[in-house]
Amino acid sequence: MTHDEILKGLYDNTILGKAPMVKDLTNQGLGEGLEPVDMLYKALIPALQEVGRRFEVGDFFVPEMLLSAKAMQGALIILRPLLAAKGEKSLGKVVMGTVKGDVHDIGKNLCNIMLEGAGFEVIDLGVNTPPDKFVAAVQQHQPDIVGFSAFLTTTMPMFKINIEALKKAGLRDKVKVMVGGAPVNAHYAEVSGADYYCPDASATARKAKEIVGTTGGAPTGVLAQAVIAVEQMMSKAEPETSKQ
Ligand code: B12
Repeated sequence: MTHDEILKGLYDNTILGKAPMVKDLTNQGLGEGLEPVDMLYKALIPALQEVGRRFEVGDFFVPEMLLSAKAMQGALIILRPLLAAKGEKSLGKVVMGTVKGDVHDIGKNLCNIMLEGAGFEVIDLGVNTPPDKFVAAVQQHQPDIVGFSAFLTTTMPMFKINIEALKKAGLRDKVKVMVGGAPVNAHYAEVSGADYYCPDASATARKAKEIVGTTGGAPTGVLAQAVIAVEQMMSKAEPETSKQ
Protein backbone atom coordinates (compact mmCIF):
# COMPACT_ATOMS: atom_id res chain seq x y z
CA MET A 1 0.00 0.00 0.00
CA THR A 2 1.19 3.53 -0.68
CA HIS A 3 1.37 6.13 2.11
CA ASP A 4 -1.64 7.90 0.63
CA GLU A 5 -3.65 4.67 0.60
CA ILE A 6 -2.82 4.03 4.24
CA LEU A 7 -3.79 7.58 5.21
CA LYS A 8 -7.05 7.27 3.28
CA GLY A 9 -7.72 3.90 4.92
CA LEU A 10 -7.10 5.40 8.35
CA TYR A 11 -9.41 8.32 7.61
CA ASP A 12 -12.24 6.16 6.20
CA ASN A 13 -12.04 3.45 8.85
CA THR A 14 -11.89 5.93 11.72
CA ILE A 15 -15.07 7.55 10.42
CA LEU A 16 -16.67 4.11 10.15
CA GLY A 17 -15.45 3.21 13.65
CA LYS A 18 -13.64 0.07 12.50
CA ALA A 19 -11.12 -0.19 15.32
CA PRO A 20 -9.33 -3.40 14.17
CA MET A 21 -8.75 -1.93 10.69
CA VAL A 22 -7.49 1.35 12.17
CA LYS A 23 -5.12 -0.56 14.44
CA ASP A 24 -3.79 -2.68 11.56
CA LEU A 25 -3.37 0.33 9.28
CA THR A 26 -1.56 2.27 12.01
CA ASN A 27 0.89 -0.60 12.44
CA GLN A 28 1.21 -0.95 8.69
CA GLY A 29 1.86 2.79 8.35
CA LEU A 30 4.65 2.60 10.91
CA GLY A 31 6.07 -0.46 9.17
CA GLU A 32 6.15 1.42 5.89
CA GLY A 33 7.80 4.51 7.31
CA LEU A 34 4.81 6.83 7.71
CA GLU A 35 5.40 9.51 10.33
CA PRO A 36 3.18 9.23 13.41
CA VAL A 37 2.39 12.95 13.19
CA ASP A 38 1.22 12.52 9.59
CA MET A 39 -1.15 9.74 10.62
CA LEU A 40 -2.44 11.96 13.37
CA TYR A 41 -2.85 15.25 11.53
CA LYS A 42 -3.54 14.01 8.00
CA ALA A 43 -5.95 11.19 8.80
CA LEU A 44 -7.11 10.61 12.39
CA ILE A 45 -7.95 14.16 13.49
CA PRO A 46 -9.61 15.11 10.17
CA ALA A 47 -11.67 11.90 10.47
CA LEU A 48 -13.04 12.95 13.86
CA GLN A 49 -13.79 16.39 12.46
CA GLU A 50 -15.83 14.73 9.73
CA VAL A 51 -17.60 12.57 12.33
CA GLY A 52 -18.53 15.76 14.20
CA ARG A 53 -19.86 17.29 11.00
CA ARG A 54 -21.97 14.21 10.28
CA PHE A 55 -23.32 14.27 13.85
CA GLU A 56 -24.22 17.92 13.45
CA VAL A 57 -26.26 17.32 10.29
CA GLY A 58 -27.95 14.23 11.76
CA ASP A 59 -26.19 11.55 9.68
CA PHE A 60 -24.40 10.15 12.75
CA PHE A 61 -25.62 9.59 16.30
CA VAL A 62 -23.81 9.06 19.61
CA PRO A 63 -23.05 5.34 19.04
CA GLU A 64 -21.27 6.16 15.77
CA MET A 65 -19.30 8.95 17.46
CA LEU A 66 -18.30 6.55 20.19
CA LEU A 67 -17.11 3.89 17.74
CA SER A 68 -15.02 6.47 15.88
CA ALA A 69 -13.55 7.72 19.14
CA LYS A 70 -12.65 4.16 20.14
CA ALA A 71 -10.99 3.55 16.77
CA MET A 72 -8.98 6.75 17.18
CA GLN A 73 -7.99 5.81 20.73
CA GLY A 74 -6.72 2.43 19.49
CA ALA A 75 -4.41 4.23 17.08
CA LEU A 76 -3.27 6.63 19.79
CA ILE A 77 -2.25 3.75 22.04
CA ILE A 78 0.15 2.64 19.33
CA LEU A 79 1.36 6.13 18.40
CA ARG A 80 1.66 7.56 21.90
CA PRO A 81 5.08 6.10 22.81
CA LEU A 82 6.47 7.36 19.51
CA LEU A 83 5.09 10.84 19.98
CA ALA A 84 5.80 11.21 23.65
CA ALA A 85 8.84 9.28 24.75
CA LYS A 86 9.70 11.10 27.95
CA GLY A 87 12.35 13.82 27.93
CA GLU A 88 15.38 13.42 30.13
CA LYS A 89 14.54 16.25 32.47
CA SER A 90 11.19 17.80 33.21
CA LEU A 91 10.64 21.33 31.90
CA GLY A 92 7.83 21.80 34.38
CA LYS A 93 4.56 20.36 35.61
CA VAL A 94 1.11 20.56 34.06
CA VAL A 95 -2.13 19.45 35.68
CA MET A 96 -4.71 18.65 32.99
CA GLY A 97 -8.33 17.60 33.10
CA THR A 98 -11.61 17.66 31.24
CA VAL A 99 -14.05 19.81 33.17
CA LYS A 100 -17.04 18.60 35.16
CA GLY A 101 -19.96 17.36 33.05
CA ASP A 102 -17.78 16.60 30.04
CA VAL A 103 -16.38 13.21 29.02
CA HIS A 104 -14.53 14.20 25.83
CA ASP A 105 -10.89 13.31 26.35
CA ILE A 106 -9.23 12.72 22.99
CA GLY A 107 -8.22 16.38 22.54
CA LYS A 108 -6.92 16.58 26.10
CA ASN A 109 -5.01 13.33 25.68
CA LEU A 110 -3.36 14.66 22.54
CA CYS A 111 -2.31 17.77 24.44
CA ASN A 112 -0.87 15.54 27.15
CA ILE A 113 1.09 13.54 24.60
CA MET A 114 2.55 16.68 23.06
CA LEU A 115 3.31 18.20 26.47
CA GLU A 116 5.08 15.04 27.58
CA GLY A 117 6.81 15.02 24.24
CA ALA A 118 8.02 18.55 24.85
CA GLY A 119 9.44 17.48 28.24
CA PHE A 120 6.69 18.31 30.73
CA GLU A 121 5.46 16.11 33.55
CA VAL A 122 1.70 15.83 33.09
CA ILE A 123 -0.70 14.98 35.88
CA ASP A 124 -3.89 13.91 34.13
CA LEU A 125 -7.06 14.15 36.21
CA GLY A 126 -9.17 12.46 33.53
CA VAL A 127 -12.69 13.49 32.55
CA ASN A 128 -15.66 14.98 34.39
CA THR A 129 -13.28 16.66 36.84
CA PRO A 130 -14.94 18.71 39.59
CA PRO A 131 -13.41 22.04 40.65
CA ASP A 132 -12.30 20.72 44.05
CA LYS A 133 -10.27 17.97 42.35
CA PHE A 134 -8.43 20.60 40.28
CA VAL A 135 -7.83 22.65 43.42
CA ALA A 136 -6.52 19.64 45.34
CA ALA A 137 -4.20 18.69 42.47
CA VAL A 138 -2.82 22.22 42.19
CA GLN A 139 -2.26 22.25 45.95
CA GLN A 140 -0.56 18.85 45.92
CA HIS A 141 1.55 19.06 42.76
CA GLN A 142 2.23 22.82 42.57
CA PRO A 143 2.25 22.78 38.75
CA ASP A 144 3.41 25.63 36.53
CA ILE A 145 0.24 25.29 34.47
CA VAL A 146 -3.26 23.93 34.95
CA GLY A 147 -5.25 23.05 31.81
CA PHE A 148 -9.02 22.82 31.51
CA SER A 149 -10.51 21.03 28.51
CA ALA A 150 -14.16 21.41 27.44
CA PHE A 151 -15.88 20.15 24.31
CA LEU A 152 -19.43 21.24 25.01
CA THR A 153 -20.82 24.76 25.05
CA THR A 154 -22.69 23.67 28.17
CA THR A 155 -19.48 22.75 30.04
CA MET A 156 -17.33 25.74 28.97
CA PRO A 157 -18.68 27.83 31.90
CA MET A 158 -16.79 25.42 34.16
CA PHE A 159 -13.60 27.33 33.24
CA LYS A 160 -14.79 30.33 35.17
CA ILE A 161 -16.06 28.19 38.03
CA ASN A 162 -12.72 26.36 38.26
CA ILE A 163 -10.84 29.67 38.22
CA GLU A 164 -13.08 31.01 41.00
CA ALA A 165 -12.33 27.85 43.00
CA LEU A 166 -8.60 28.43 42.53
CA LYS A 167 -9.02 32.03 43.67
CA LYS A 168 -10.96 30.96 46.74
CA ALA A 169 -8.20 28.51 47.65
CA GLY A 170 -5.59 31.28 47.26
CA LEU A 171 -3.95 29.47 44.34
CA ARG A 172 -4.87 31.61 41.33
CA ASP A 173 -1.64 33.63 41.37
CA LYS A 174 0.50 30.53 41.76
CA VAL A 175 -0.44 28.85 38.49
CA LYS A 176 -1.06 29.78 34.86
CA VAL A 177 -4.42 28.68 33.51
CA MET A 178 -4.71 27.33 29.96
CA VAL A 179 -8.02 26.39 28.39
CA GLY A 180 -9.01 24.64 25.19
CA GLY A 181 -11.43 22.34 23.43
CA ALA A 182 -13.37 22.31 20.18
CA PRO A 183 -15.89 25.10 20.95
CA VAL A 184 -13.42 27.32 22.88
CA ASN A 185 -11.78 30.42 21.44
CA ALA A 186 -9.40 33.13 22.64
CA HIS A 187 -12.22 35.54 23.43
CA TYR A 188 -14.04 32.99 25.57
CA ALA A 189 -10.79 32.15 27.36
CA GLU A 190 -10.29 35.80 28.16
CA VAL A 191 -13.78 36.39 29.53
CA SER A 192 -13.45 33.22 31.63
CA GLY A 193 -10.38 34.69 33.27
CA ALA A 194 -7.91 32.18 31.81
CA ASP A 195 -4.35 33.22 31.01
CA TYR A 196 -4.03 31.37 27.72
CA TYR A 197 -6.05 29.66 25.02
CA CYS A 198 -4.50 27.22 22.57
CA PRO A 199 -6.33 25.76 19.59
CA ASP A 200 -4.42 22.49 19.37
CA ALA A 201 -1.91 20.19 20.99
CA SER A 202 1.20 21.55 19.32
CA ALA A 203 0.28 25.16 20.16
CA THR A 204 -0.31 23.96 23.73
CA ALA A 205 3.17 22.44 24.00
CA ARG A 206 4.69 25.54 22.40
CA LYS A 207 2.86 27.90 24.74
CA ALA A 208 3.75 25.78 27.78
CA LYS A 209 7.42 26.04 26.87
CA GLU A 210 7.05 29.80 26.54
CA ILE A 211 5.36 30.00 29.94
CA VAL A 212 8.21 28.23 31.69
CA GLY A 213 10.70 30.29 29.70
CA THR A 214 12.14 27.52 27.57
CA THR A 215 11.40 28.43 24.00
CA GLY A 216 14.38 26.77 22.44
CA GLY A 217 15.09 23.84 24.71
CA ALA A 218 13.18 20.83 23.46
CA PRO A 219 14.62 17.51 24.52
CA THR A 220 16.41 15.43 21.94
CA GLY A 221 15.44 12.20 20.23
CA VAL A 222 12.42 10.81 18.43
CA LEU A 223 10.11 12.73 20.64
CA ALA A 224 11.67 16.10 19.99
CA GLN A 225 11.59 15.41 16.28
CA ALA A 226 7.88 14.58 16.48
CA VAL A 227 7.11 17.74 18.43
CA ILE A 228 9.17 19.92 16.12
CA ALA A 229 7.59 18.33 13.04
CA VAL A 230 4.09 19.03 14.34
CA GLU A 231 5.02 22.57 15.34
CA GLN A 232 6.41 23.26 11.89
CA MET A 233 3.40 21.73 10.19
CA MET A 234 0.97 23.71 12.31
CA SER A 235 2.80 27.01 12.01
CA LYS A 236 2.71 26.66 8.24
CA ALA A 237 -0.94 25.66 8.24
CA GLU A 238 -2.46 28.29 10.49
CA PRO A 239 -2.01 31.83 11.77
CA GLU A 240 -0.98 32.35 15.41
CA THR A 241 -4.27 32.14 17.26
CA SER A 242 -2.92 31.69 20.77
CA LYS A 243 -3.63 34.47 23.16
CA GLN A 244 -0.63 36.48 24.45
C1 B12 B 1 -15.82 11.76 19.77
C2 B12 B 1 -16.93 12.65 20.24
C3 B12 B 1 -17.72 12.21 21.31
C4 B12 B 1 -17.38 10.96 22.10
C5 B12 B 1 -16.24 11.32 23.08
C6 B12 B 1 -15.30 10.14 23.32
C7 B12 B 1 -14.04 10.59 24.02
N1 B12 B 1 -13.48 9.66 24.74
O1 B12 B 1 -13.56 11.72 23.92
C8 B12 B 1 -18.75 10.67 22.80
C9 B12 B 1 -19.55 9.74 21.93
C10 B12 B 1 -18.66 10.10 24.21
C11 B12 B 1 -19.41 12.04 22.74
C12 B12 B 1 -20.49 12.38 23.54
C13 B12 B 1 -21.19 13.58 23.41
N2 B12 B 1 -20.98 14.54 22.51
CO1 B12 B 1 -19.40 14.59 21.37
N3 B12 B 1 -18.17 14.66 20.00
C14 B12 B 1 -17.18 13.91 19.60
C15 B12 B 1 -16.49 14.48 18.35
C16 B12 B 1 -16.99 13.74 17.13
C17 B12 B 1 -14.99 14.47 18.34
C18 B12 B 1 -14.33 15.14 19.55
C19 B12 B 1 -12.85 14.89 19.47
O2 B12 B 1 -12.32 14.08 20.20
N4 B12 B 1 -12.19 15.55 18.50
C20 B12 B 1 -10.79 15.34 18.20
C21 B12 B 1 -9.90 16.29 18.95
C22 B12 B 1 -8.49 16.06 18.52
O3 B12 B 1 -10.42 17.56 18.75
P1 B12 B 1 -9.71 18.99 18.73
O4 B12 B 1 -10.74 20.02 19.07
O5 B12 B 1 -8.95 19.17 17.47
O6 B12 B 1 -8.69 18.91 19.96
C23 B12 B 1 -7.70 19.91 20.09
C24 B12 B 1 -8.17 21.20 20.77
O7 B12 B 1 -9.51 21.18 21.17
C25 B12 B 1 -7.16 21.43 21.87
N5 B12 B 1 -7.54 21.14 23.25
C26 B12 B 1 -8.38 20.21 23.73
N6 B12 B 1 -8.41 20.24 25.06
C27 B12 B 1 -7.54 21.20 25.46
C28 B12 B 1 -7.19 21.65 26.74
C29 B12 B 1 -6.27 22.69 26.85
C30 B12 B 1 -5.88 23.16 28.21
C31 B12 B 1 -5.73 23.30 25.69
C32 B12 B 1 -4.79 24.43 25.84
C33 B12 B 1 -6.08 22.85 24.42
C34 B12 B 1 -6.99 21.80 24.31
O8 B12 B 1 -6.07 20.53 21.56
C35 B12 B 1 -6.65 19.36 21.00
C36 B12 B 1 -5.60 18.51 20.30
O9 B12 B 1 -5.03 19.16 19.17
C37 B12 B 1 -16.97 15.98 18.41
C38 B12 B 1 -16.98 16.72 17.09
C39 B12 B 1 -15.89 17.76 17.00
N7 B12 B 1 -15.76 18.35 15.84
O10 B12 B 1 -15.16 18.05 17.93
C40 B12 B 1 -18.34 15.83 19.08
C41 B12 B 1 -18.96 16.99 19.89
C42 B12 B 1 -17.90 17.68 20.74
N8 B12 B 1 -19.92 16.31 20.76
C43 B12 B 1 -21.01 16.96 20.85
C44 B12 B 1 -22.13 16.53 21.62
C45 B12 B 1 -23.40 17.36 21.52
C46 B12 B 1 -22.04 15.39 22.45
C47 B12 B 1 -23.14 14.86 23.39
C48 B12 B 1 -23.92 15.92 24.19
C49 B12 B 1 -24.10 14.01 22.52
C50 B12 B 1 -25.31 13.46 23.24
N9 B12 B 1 -26.47 13.89 22.78
O11 B12 B 1 -25.20 12.69 24.16
C51 B12 B 1 -22.34 13.90 24.32
C52 B12 B 1 -21.84 14.61 25.58
C53 B12 B 1 -21.19 13.69 26.57
C54 B12 B 1 -20.55 14.48 27.71
N10 B12 B 1 -21.25 14.68 28.79
O12 B12 B 1 -19.41 14.90 27.58
C55 B12 B 1 -21.00 18.26 20.07
C56 B12 B 1 -20.82 19.48 20.98
C57 B12 B 1 -21.70 20.64 20.54
C58 B12 B 1 -21.51 21.82 21.41
N11 B12 B 1 -21.19 22.92 20.76
O13 B12 B 1 -21.65 21.78 22.60
C59 B12 B 1 -19.86 18.01 19.06
C60 B12 B 1 -19.11 19.31 18.62
C61 B12 B 1 -20.48 17.34 17.81
C62 B12 B 1 -21.33 18.29 16.99
N12 B12 B 1 -20.80 18.76 15.88
O14 B12 B 1 -22.43 18.61 17.35
N13 B12 B 1 -18.84 12.82 21.83
